[in-house]
Amino acid sequence: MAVNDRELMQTYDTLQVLSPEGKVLAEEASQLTAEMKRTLFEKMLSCREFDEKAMKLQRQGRIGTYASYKGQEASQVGSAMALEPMDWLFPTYRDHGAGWTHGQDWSRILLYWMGHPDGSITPDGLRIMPQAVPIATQLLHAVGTGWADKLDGKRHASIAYFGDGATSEGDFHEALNFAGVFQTPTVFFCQNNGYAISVPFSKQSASETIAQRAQAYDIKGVRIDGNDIFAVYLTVKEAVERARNGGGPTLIEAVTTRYGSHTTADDAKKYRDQEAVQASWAEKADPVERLRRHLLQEGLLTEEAEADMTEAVRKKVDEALETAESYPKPTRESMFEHVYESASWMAEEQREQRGSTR
Ligand SMILES: Cc1ncc(C[n+]2csc(CCOP(=O)(O)OP(=O)(O)O)c2C)c(N)n1
Repeated sequence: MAVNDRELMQTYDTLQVLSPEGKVLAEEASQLTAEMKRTLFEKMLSCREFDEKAMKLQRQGRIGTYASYKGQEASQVGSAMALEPMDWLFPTYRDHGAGWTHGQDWSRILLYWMGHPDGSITPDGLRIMPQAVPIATQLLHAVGTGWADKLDGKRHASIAYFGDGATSEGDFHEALNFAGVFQTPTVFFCQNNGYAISVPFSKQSASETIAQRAQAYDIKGVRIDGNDIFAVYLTVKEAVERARNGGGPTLIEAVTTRYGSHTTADDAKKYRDQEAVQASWAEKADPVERLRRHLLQEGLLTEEAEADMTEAVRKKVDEALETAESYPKPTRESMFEHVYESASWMAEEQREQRGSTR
């Protein structure tokens, strides 16, 4: 079958459960209770609050470079909410909303961006891996933990987060191939925001979608609206349950748009057409606003309740900042620690060249 065959492409049409206007479009939404919907909303509010705060802290010089996820809250919260506590989570440098939803502290995430090694410590008992900066490497690790669990007869899933750019790396293809052959309990969760720094997806790949690449490895591929938290939650839930029950891996492409630049060290205005970005937002609707509309229409949220929620999440983020800022500044020496069990000769040489200044 030719790859561009229309029938095949329809398999990868973008699933939407909640319309940009906040209307339910699919029967499956009935699985979500009112309480669950309010929880999803509160978590997205918290993620938005954290991200906006972190951007301000960077501008004030209180944290280093920062990678914002604003606009991707539905993808991150919806996917992490679908996990069980003992599932493994492999984030990138941008998936703070997912890590926090799965149990990481905001204070640790701030510490990471302050350059503190304690920023990569996960609360006891949780399997949240340190943020992966080398693109796509974490996909192989997620396949590895899944395979180990499978061999041990444990029923856990592993989810790996990555962007569209990561799908051009060899590691992506190796991970999908291995996962397909060994039927590992892995969920590959791609947030496709259309850009890998300045490279648009059209210049990156000839495939129309990322989800269709699952076909090559004979695994399930699904394309969803990544700004629709119901579609994200329900799709990931199904994928982790399939993984847990021996049904093998899934590749999920969550199509989304990020408001900001790649990081605070980048200026997207130089390469992203601002009008197209605005149009895309108008069409897709902000993920927080979309769920807000739904809750208001269904009588599940009042303006007073929202104001209380906003105040509560703000307080939590402020407390996390206080905790992070109470830590002593990291020493330069800490750069050489926690990478290998014993230092490599290259690290030793660099440590010596550095001298003894803090
Ligand atoms: C192996 C590797 N090559 C290059 C880089 C430099 N780099 C950092 S982020 C990035 C783009 C990643 O884009 P994408 O995967 O779409 O994720 P996004 O940042 O958009 O969430 C690149 C090329 C890197 N970190 N690792």
